[in-house]
Amino acid sequence: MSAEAPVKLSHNEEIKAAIPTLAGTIAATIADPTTDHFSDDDNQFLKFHGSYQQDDRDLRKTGKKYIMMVRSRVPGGVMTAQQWRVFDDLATTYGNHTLRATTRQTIQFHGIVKSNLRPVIKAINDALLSTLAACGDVNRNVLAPPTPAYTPAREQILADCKKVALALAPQTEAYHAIWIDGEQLDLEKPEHKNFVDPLYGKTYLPRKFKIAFVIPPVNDVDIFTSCLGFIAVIENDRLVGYNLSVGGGMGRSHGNEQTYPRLADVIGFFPPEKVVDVAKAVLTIHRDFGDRADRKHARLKYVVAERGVKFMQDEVNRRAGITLTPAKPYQFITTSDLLGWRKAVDGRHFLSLFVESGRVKGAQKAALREVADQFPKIEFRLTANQNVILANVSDTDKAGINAVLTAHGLKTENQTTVMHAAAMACPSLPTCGLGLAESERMLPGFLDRIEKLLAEVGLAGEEIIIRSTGCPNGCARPYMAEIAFVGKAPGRYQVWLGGDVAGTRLNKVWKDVLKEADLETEFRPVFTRFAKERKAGERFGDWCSRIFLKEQSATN
Ligand code: SRM
Ligand code: SF4
Repeated sequence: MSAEAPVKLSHNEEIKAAIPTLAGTIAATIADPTTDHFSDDDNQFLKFHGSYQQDDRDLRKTGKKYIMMVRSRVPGGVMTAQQWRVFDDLATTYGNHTLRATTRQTIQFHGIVKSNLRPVIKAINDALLSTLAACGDVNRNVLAPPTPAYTPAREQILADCKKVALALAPQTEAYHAIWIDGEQLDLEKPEHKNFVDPLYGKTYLPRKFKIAFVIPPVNDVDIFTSCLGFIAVIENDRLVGYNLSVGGGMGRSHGNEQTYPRLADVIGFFPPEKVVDVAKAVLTIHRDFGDRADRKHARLKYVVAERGVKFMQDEVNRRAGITLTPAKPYQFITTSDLLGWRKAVDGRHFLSLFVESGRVKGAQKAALREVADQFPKIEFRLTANQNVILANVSDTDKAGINAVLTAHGLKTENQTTVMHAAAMACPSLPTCGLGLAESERMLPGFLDRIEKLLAEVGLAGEEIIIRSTGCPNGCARPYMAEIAFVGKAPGRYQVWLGGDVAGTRLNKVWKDVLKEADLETEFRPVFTRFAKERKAGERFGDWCSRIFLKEQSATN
């Protein structure tokens, strides 16, 4: 621990220390038919098991209806067709008939009542995936590039992603006991009472921890927003090592200047065989130096911001037994997925399907289910842009998949407009307890209005990366977007402008409050100027950053 003056630990620290297996009284509450929800403390433990207690906010007026969100852990976003079938069944049988493809390559289920929680989590485990550590103060799902188009080295990077995910998984027996065996751990037994996780210790991390792998020039995981990033350096299609990035993160709170989005720093290069040691080194730096008193200030990004790059380099070198060398040159050019049918580097085909705001439902859900039934050898890959890729498709399967999708009315080419394709929205209402304004349900309509406005000023078909979140926590990584709508109150959004297409620049606040009804009046003059003043081919975010935001800050 750091040598600073003693501080009052947050309540979460106290409960982790009291029950380091993270068992709480979850199993007992599940077995209790007289209650439909968990206590506040159990709700904190539940997160480590991959579930959040929520209530349907649309129904609040008629009384609180408790529902659980379950988040799976899917390293690199790779699922078999059989796993997709299981997930599809679970969403239909126990959830709200939708699958949510998240911004971190996992699937979330919404609307699960307490009595169905165990069947869902057990079925996910039976399908050889897990929910352990999908949430909580631990390492979360590890991201890896999902698109098989660029280099065969992707397979090595995916293997490293899985290796790191496994090495950083918590070791508590409570998860197996509760969800697989259906039993409460006997917390009086010394091995449970005195349990200490070999990597995390008794109190785990001060806060969540996020890792991503990326292959330049495609930044399809928004690498600089992760606590820890492995930027692959590839020569002649061979992985020669990783540039290491540390200290990225999006979360902030309105009106609290001490919290802010931050881009990670690239602090050096190391050889690939050290990837697990380096992951453990960075994670334990967070464990040992993160703020355990104030959860709003507890992410690794604040350790990096306050202690500096040299501190991180020295600690990583010491803990991982390496010597970081200067980072190798790299460049990012895009954050997008390649929508439509493409050829993979191994000659097979893959199809990237656009999923509006990450919500797989209706005809799309039915079509994907049928594809999984009929083509058991293909892979389903989740992208960090909330899309789904059907991969490892043979020539013959390609025609069959097209037939299934067409029968359900789905398109494989020109699936949507460039504006919708580039956008992301977090769930917010009605499930997220932290949402201050609509997001997923609002954004598609906003995009249509913006497209209309752009057409009016002669910019029809312009691609602008637009992201929305219902609060400032940043789940759809809004602070990287060219335009971001960040919820403040019902129908009111803070607007941020100026991110770039490669995911290398944070945007800045333009309007503290924009009323939903004022979208056109506020944006019309800005788009009109952009149309007149942009350089040839210049993107909206780049123009905002080069001219517009500078003028704004000069006049403020
Ligand atoms: Fe998130 C909390 C949804 C990616 C930053 N996030 C939440 C919760 C669990 C709300 C809560 O604590 O009660 C949301 C559940 C809503 C619901 O109804 O499902 C939620 N976060 C999501 C997902 C589903 C958004 C999506 O559109 O896909 C993403 C699930 C990822 C996954 O599969 O693991 C999701 N969250 C992110 C990201 C993006 C990323 O990781 O690339 C971020 C910003 C990056 C970062 O961590 O800095 C993010 N979520 C947060 C925060 C702010 C953390 C902070 O540093 O302050 C919270 C609030 C918190 O932890 O207290 C949060
Ligand atoms: Fe909820 Fe806020 Fe995350 Fe949206 S950004 S899902 S409103 S926590």
